[in-house]
Amino acid sequence: SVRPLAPGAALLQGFVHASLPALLQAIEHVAQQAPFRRMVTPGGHAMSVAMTNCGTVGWVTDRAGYRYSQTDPQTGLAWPPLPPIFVALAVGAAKAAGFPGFEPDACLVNRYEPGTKLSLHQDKDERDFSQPIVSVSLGLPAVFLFGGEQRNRKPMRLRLESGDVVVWGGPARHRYHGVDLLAEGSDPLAGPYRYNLTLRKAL
Ligand code: MD5
Ligand code: FE
Repeated sequence: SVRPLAPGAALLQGFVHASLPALLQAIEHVAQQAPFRRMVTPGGHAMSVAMTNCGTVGWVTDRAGYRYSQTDPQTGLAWPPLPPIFVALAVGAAKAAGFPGFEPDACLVNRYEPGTKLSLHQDKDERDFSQPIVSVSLGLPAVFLFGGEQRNRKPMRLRLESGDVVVWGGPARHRYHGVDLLAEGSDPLAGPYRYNLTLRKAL
Protein backbone atom coordinates (compact mmCIF):
# COMPACT_ATOMS: atom_id res chain seq x y z
CA SER A 1 0.00 0.00 0.00
CA VAL A 2 1.08 3.59 -0.63
CA ARG A 3 0.49 5.73 2.46
CA PRO A 4 0.78 9.49 2.06
CA LEU A 5 2.92 10.93 4.91
CA ALA A 6 2.90 14.56 3.81
CA PRO A 7 2.67 16.40 0.48
CA GLY A 8 5.18 14.66 -1.81
CA ALA A 9 6.11 11.91 0.69
CA ALA A 10 4.77 8.34 0.58
CA LEU A 11 5.44 5.31 2.77
CA LEU A 12 5.40 1.89 1.07
CA GLN A 13 5.41 -0.46 4.02
CA GLY A 14 7.16 -3.79 3.32
CA PHE A 15 7.66 -2.88 -0.35
CA VAL A 16 11.00 -4.74 -0.56
CA HIS A 17 10.27 -7.46 2.00
CA ALA A 18 10.66 -10.36 -0.45
CA SER A 19 13.98 -8.99 -1.75
CA LEU A 20 15.71 -8.45 1.61
CA PRO A 21 18.29 -11.26 1.22
CA ALA A 22 19.19 -10.16 -2.32
CA LEU A 23 19.47 -6.51 -1.25
CA LEU A 24 21.75 -7.37 1.67
CA GLN A 25 23.93 -9.51 -0.62
CA ALA A 26 24.18 -6.63 -3.08
CA ILE A 27 25.26 -4.27 -0.25
CA GLU A 28 27.96 -6.77 0.74
CA HIS A 29 29.17 -6.89 -2.87
CA VAL A 30 29.31 -3.07 -3.09
CA ALA A 31 31.17 -2.86 0.23
CA GLN A 32 33.81 -5.35 -0.95
CA GLN A 33 34.77 -2.81 -3.64
CA ALA A 34 34.04 0.43 -1.75
CA PRO A 35 34.28 -0.26 1.99
CA PHE A 36 32.06 1.41 4.57
CA ARG A 37 33.83 4.34 6.22
CA ARG A 38 33.01 7.17 8.61
CA MET A 39 33.37 10.39 6.67
CA VAL A 40 34.37 13.72 8.19
CA THR A 41 32.07 16.74 8.12
CA PRO A 42 33.30 20.16 6.96
CA GLY A 43 33.40 21.04 10.68
CA GLY A 44 35.92 18.25 11.30
CA HIS A 45 33.71 15.71 13.10
CA ALA A 46 33.63 12.05 12.07
CA MET A 47 30.04 11.03 11.33
CA SER A 48 28.76 8.17 13.50
CA VAL A 49 27.05 6.53 10.51
CA ALA A 50 29.34 4.56 8.17
CA MET A 51 28.77 5.15 4.45
CA THR A 52 29.62 3.93 0.99
CA ASN A 53 28.20 4.55 -2.49
CA CYS A 54 27.47 2.95 -5.81
CA GLY A 55 26.53 4.53 -9.12
CA THR A 56 27.98 7.09 -11.55
CA VAL A 57 28.73 9.42 -8.65
CA GLY A 58 28.73 9.08 -4.86
CA TRP A 59 28.04 11.51 -2.03
CA VAL A 60 31.12 12.41 0.00
CA THR A 61 32.06 14.81 2.76
CA ASP A 62 35.44 15.96 4.08
CA ARG A 63 36.96 19.18 5.42
CA ALA A 64 36.44 20.73 1.97
CA GLY A 65 32.65 20.24 2.02
CA TYR A 66 29.76 18.07 0.82
CA ARG A 67 29.64 17.04 -2.84
CA TYR A 68 29.12 14.24 -5.35
CA SER A 69 32.33 12.62 -6.60
CA GLN A 70 32.93 10.31 -9.58
CA THR A 71 35.55 8.43 -7.60
CA ASP A 72 35.90 6.95 -4.14
CA PRO A 73 38.42 9.18 -2.36
CA GLN A 74 39.58 6.18 -0.30
CA THR A 75 40.52 3.95 -3.27
CA GLY A 76 40.79 6.46 -6.12
CA LEU A 77 38.56 4.11 -8.16
CA ALA A 78 35.13 4.65 -9.69
CA TRP A 79 32.29 3.68 -7.36
CA PRO A 80 30.84 0.21 -8.05
CA PRO A 81 27.90 0.21 -10.46
CA LEU A 82 24.32 0.41 -9.17
CA PRO A 83 23.11 -3.16 -8.58
CA PRO A 84 20.20 -3.76 -10.99
CA ILE A 85 17.97 -4.81 -8.07
CA PHE A 86 18.46 -1.37 -6.45
CA VAL A 87 17.38 0.36 -9.64
CA ALA A 88 14.39 -1.92 -10.25
CA LEU A 89 13.03 -1.46 -6.74
CA ALA A 90 13.59 2.30 -6.69
CA VAL A 91 11.98 2.85 -10.08
CA GLY A 92 9.01 0.69 -9.04
CA ALA A 93 8.56 2.51 -5.74
CA ALA A 94 8.88 5.94 -7.38
CA LYS A 95 6.29 4.99 -9.98
CA ALA A 96 3.88 3.68 -7.33
CA ALA A 97 4.25 6.99 -5.46
CA GLY A 98 3.53 9.11 -8.53
CA PHE A 99 7.02 9.69 -9.95
CA PRO A 100 7.15 7.80 -13.26
CA GLY A 101 10.39 8.06 -15.22
CA PHE A 102 12.70 8.23 -12.18
CA GLU A 103 16.24 7.40 -13.38
CA PRO A 104 18.57 7.09 -10.38
CA ASP A 105 22.31 7.51 -11.03
CA ALA A 106 23.60 7.36 -7.45
CA CYS A 107 22.99 5.40 -4.27
CA LEU A 108 24.32 6.40 -0.87
CA VAL A 109 24.41 3.40 1.47
CA ASN A 110 24.25 4.29 5.18
CA ARG A 111 25.14 1.74 7.88
CA TYR A 112 23.92 2.46 11.42
CA GLU A 113 24.90 0.49 14.52
CA PRO A 114 23.25 0.85 17.92
CA GLY A 115 24.24 4.23 19.39
CA THR A 116 24.67 5.96 16.02
CA LYS A 117 22.40 8.66 14.63
CA LEU A 118 22.02 11.09 11.76
CA SER A 119 21.50 14.72 12.79
CA LEU A 120 18.75 16.87 11.30
CA HIS A 121 19.74 18.09 7.82
CA GLN A 122 18.42 18.79 4.31
CA ASP A 123 19.55 16.99 1.13
CA LYS A 124 20.55 19.74 -1.27
CA ASP A 125 23.62 18.51 -3.15
CA GLU A 126 21.61 17.11 -6.10
CA ARG A 127 21.06 19.21 -9.23
CA ASP A 128 17.35 18.66 -9.90
CA PHE A 129 15.06 18.89 -6.87
CA SER A 130 12.06 17.91 -9.00
CA GLN A 131 13.46 14.35 -8.82
CA PRO A 132 12.54 12.36 -5.69
CA ILE A 133 14.81 10.43 -3.34
CA VAL A 134 13.81 6.81 -2.70
CA SER A 135 14.94 5.47 0.67
CA VAL A 136 14.98 1.78 1.55
CA SER A 137 15.28 0.63 5.20
CA LEU A 138 16.93 -2.74 5.91
CA GLY A 139 17.79 -4.49 9.18
CA LEU A 140 17.21 -2.97 12.63
CA PRO A 141 14.23 -0.63 13.04
CA ALA A 142 14.81 3.10 13.49
CA VAL A 143 12.92 6.21 14.50
CA PHE A 144 13.02 8.58 11.57
CA LEU A 145 12.76 12.31 12.36
CA PHE A 146 10.68 14.19 9.80
CA GLY A 147 10.88 17.95 10.29
CA GLY A 148 9.69 21.00 8.44
CA GLU A 149 11.19 23.26 5.80
CA GLN A 150 12.92 25.18 8.58
CA ARG A 151 15.14 23.64 11.22
CA ASN A 152 13.19 25.10 14.15
CA ARG A 153 10.08 22.94 13.68
CA LYS A 154 9.85 19.97 16.05
CA PRO A 155 10.12 16.80 13.92
CA MET A 156 7.47 14.09 13.68
CA ARG A 157 8.71 10.63 14.70
CA LEU A 158 8.17 7.74 12.29
CA ARG A 159 9.19 4.14 12.95
CA LEU A 160 10.78 2.55 9.88
CA GLU A 161 11.26 -1.20 9.70
CA SER A 162 13.19 -3.60 7.48
CA GLY A 163 11.60 -3.66 4.03
CA ASP A 164 9.96 -0.23 4.26
CA VAL A 165 10.47 2.23 1.42
CA VAL A 166 9.79 5.97 1.55
CA VAL A 167 9.63 8.15 -1.56
CA TRP A 168 10.52 11.77 -0.80
CA GLY A 169 9.51 14.13 -3.58
CA GLY A 170 7.75 17.42 -4.24
CA PRO A 171 7.73 19.70 -1.19
CA ALA A 172 8.99 16.86 1.06
CA ARG A 173 12.27 16.86 -0.86
CA HIS A 174 13.31 19.99 1.05
CA ARG A 175 12.29 19.07 4.57
CA TYR A 176 14.72 18.67 7.44
CA HIS A 177 15.14 15.06 8.52
CA GLY A 178 17.36 12.74 10.53
CA VAL A 179 17.51 9.41 12.35
CA ASP A 180 17.27 9.10 16.15
CA LEU A 181 19.89 7.14 18.15
CA LEU A 182 19.60 3.53 17.03
CA ALA A 183 18.50 1.12 19.76
CA GLU A 184 20.35 -2.13 20.53
CA GLY A 185 19.07 -5.17 18.70
CA SER A 186 19.77 -7.94 16.27
CA ASP A 187 18.02 -8.44 12.96
CA PRO A 188 17.67 -12.03 11.67
CA LEU A 189 19.18 -11.11 8.28
CA ALA A 190 21.28 -7.98 8.90
CA GLY A 191 22.54 -8.68 12.44
CA PRO A 192 23.49 -5.61 14.50
CA TYR A 193 22.95 -3.05 11.72
CA ARG A 194 20.41 -0.83 10.07
CA TYR A 195 21.18 -0.11 6.43
CA ASN A 196 19.53 2.63 4.45
CA LEU A 197 19.79 2.93 0.69
CA THR A 198 19.00 6.33 -0.80
CA LEU A 199 18.57 6.20 -4.54
CA ARG A 200 19.00 9.58 -6.13
CA LYS A 201 19.31 11.37 -9.41
CA ALA A 202 22.33 13.48 -8.51
CA LEU A 203 23.33 14.66 -12.03
C1 MD5 B 1 18.33 7.38 6.38
N1 MD5 B 1 19.20 9.09 4.94
O1 MD5 B 1 17.43 6.80 6.95
C2 MD5 B 1 18.00 8.63 5.60
C3 MD5 B 1 16.93 8.33 4.62
C4 MD5 B 1 20.62 10.75 3.94
C5 MD5 B 1 19.47 10.40 4.78
O2 MD5 B 1 18.78 11.28 5.26
O3 MD5 B 1 20.74 11.92 3.56
O4 MD5 B 1 21.41 9.85 3.62
S1 MD5 B 1 16.67 9.55 3.30
C6 MD5 B 1 15.45 10.58 3.95
C7 MD5 B 1 15.05 11.82 3.22
C8 MD5 B 1 15.63 12.23 2.05
C9 MD5 B 1 15.20 13.41 1.44
C10 MD5 B 1 14.19 14.19 2.00
C11 MD5 B 1 13.64 13.76 3.18
C12 MD5 B 1 14.05 12.60 3.79
N2 MD5 B 1 12.65 14.53 3.79
O5 MD5 B 1 12.14 15.50 3.19
O6 MD5 B 1 12.28 14.24 4.93
O7 MD5 B 1 19.52 7.03 6.43
FE1 FE C 1 19.14 13.13 4.11
